[in-house]
Amino acid sequence: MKQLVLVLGDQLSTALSSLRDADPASTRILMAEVAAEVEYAPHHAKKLAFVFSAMRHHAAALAKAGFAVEYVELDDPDNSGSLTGELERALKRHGDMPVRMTCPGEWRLKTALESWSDANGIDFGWVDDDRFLCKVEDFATWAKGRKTLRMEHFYREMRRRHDLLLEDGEPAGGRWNYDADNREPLPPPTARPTLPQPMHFKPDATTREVLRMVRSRCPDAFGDLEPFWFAVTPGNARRAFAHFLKTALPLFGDHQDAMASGEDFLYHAVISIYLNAGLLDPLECCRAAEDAWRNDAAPLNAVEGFVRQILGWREFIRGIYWHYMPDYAEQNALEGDLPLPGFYWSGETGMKCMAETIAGIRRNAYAHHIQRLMVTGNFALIAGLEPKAVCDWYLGVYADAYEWVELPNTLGMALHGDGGVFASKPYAASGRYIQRMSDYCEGCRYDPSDAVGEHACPFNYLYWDFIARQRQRFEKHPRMAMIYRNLARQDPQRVQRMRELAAIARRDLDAL
Ligand code: FAD
Ligand code: DLZ
Ligand code: SF4
Repeated sequence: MKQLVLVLGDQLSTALSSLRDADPASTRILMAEVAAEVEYAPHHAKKLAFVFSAMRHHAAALAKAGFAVEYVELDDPDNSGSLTGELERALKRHGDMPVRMTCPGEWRLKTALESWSDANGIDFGWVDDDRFLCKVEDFATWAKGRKTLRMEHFYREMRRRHDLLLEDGEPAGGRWNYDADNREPLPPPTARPTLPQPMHFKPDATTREVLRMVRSRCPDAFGDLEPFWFAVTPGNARRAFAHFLKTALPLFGDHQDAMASGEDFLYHAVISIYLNAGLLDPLECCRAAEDAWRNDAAPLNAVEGFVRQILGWREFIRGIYWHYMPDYAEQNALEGDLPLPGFYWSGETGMKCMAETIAGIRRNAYAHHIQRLMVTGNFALIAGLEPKAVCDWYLGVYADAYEWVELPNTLGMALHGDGGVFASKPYAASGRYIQRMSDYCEGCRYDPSDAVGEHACPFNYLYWDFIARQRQRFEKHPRMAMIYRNLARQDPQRVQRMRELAAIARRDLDAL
């Protein structure tokens, strides 16, 4: 029987479930670059180029494997502008046939496709996306009846289920989690070795054509389109990952929470872009890291930290998304209501930590985890920005952003907007934290040890204002009791001054 299989821009895996057993002789594949997917978020120019170039390379590989592939380019004059429109056109061209696809990663698209197929009486079927290591139903079973959902408990089960970093059924080295060993700031530039850099790839003819198209079709897209250096094929993504294993994994653990001026990547893997699009396989990455430890090429704290991010956090976050959507996206537990300041786009602010982080995002469509959580995320949390605006920004500016992973990280982890579904307390921090974990404060217009003076660091007074503002919600929280005792011990005039400074700042955040 003939079938039409739609393959999305983040379904570029060679072993995609919808195609695994498909007979090339009876399967027509549709891939389409469409305006609706370009416009649903303010995508970074590099993200657009990455998605389209990787899609075009994948289409060529599928055609080489014998499939009939229909590829619709963004500037095709007949392009309808939406995926459902392209499905309709394909069915008109080839006559009715069943449509199959691997389940999309976003609720938005899943419901749009369901409504379209119901309304048009299309024989339409989903195939489970088994590129993840925990099925949506298995997460639901795990979550059922638990009072609190904690990544650490989930992660231990996943380690056992996938037999990763175990010795005789017990955690390698005797501990499940080496997070406490992963919080070293970076030594100053004079005392540290040259930092590794992610592998860069020269654009080939396909990528150059995509760059031309993005330049002309999306001239207002955020961020720097060039230099474009991402891998756009599974082969090059694997090379980039092997380069990480060799050059950065050994120190990944120690400096996981560090930040440094002018250093966009530190010891991070820079593979989420590839994992989320399907160019890398998560289990293969975990096993390769485990092998590095077993072969004495990387220490356990680094390898465990890395495996925890992928097997633990990545899977857990996806579980949370599907477990709580669609209501999850509407949550605003802390009632943030301020619009996103313009400097989230321009990077033009006197706060050096924010300026450095945003400049890196503009360059690379990337920031590492601590920048996302403790700089731009922390600022949005303590300033009380509106979650929807913040989530839209996160969904657009990162090349690895798709809602299933962006939303729980931003709304849940960074903004505590879900009221603490999986984070026991908000990740709010003052300038002192940023000063401890980075060198950003050196040469900043503001002073991280001042909360009330002329050069007071905005993170300090916004932090204490946040704590005071959210007193009702958090005062009784056992893990925040010390913070409230600390607030009570401070001179009331000082607290009042911090709150005045916060009120002034919150009226015009762009003045910071
Ligand atoms: P590394 O630090 O080298 O970690 C290795 C891998 O672990 C990553 O590639 C990623 O696949 C996985 N991982 C680590 N932490 C997480 C996490 N919290 N959630 C899911 N996977 C994780 N990640 C995305 O892939 N897309 C997003 O849109 C995204 N948005 C985020 C928004 C906020 C506010 C925060 C705090 C985090 C977000 N993350 C997101 C998680 C994390 O910051 C990125 O996965 C990571 O920075 C990617 O860089 P890397 O490949 O160098 O990661
Ligand atoms: C991110 C993205 C963009 C920018 N463009 C397309 C596109 O034109 N066609 C397509 O199939 N996929 C695109 N994607 C990826 C989708 O947005 C992604 O597949 C869904 O959000 C589901 O996760
Ligand atoms: Fe950021 Fe404050 Fe440090 Fe400036 S002083 S870099 S604003 S934390």
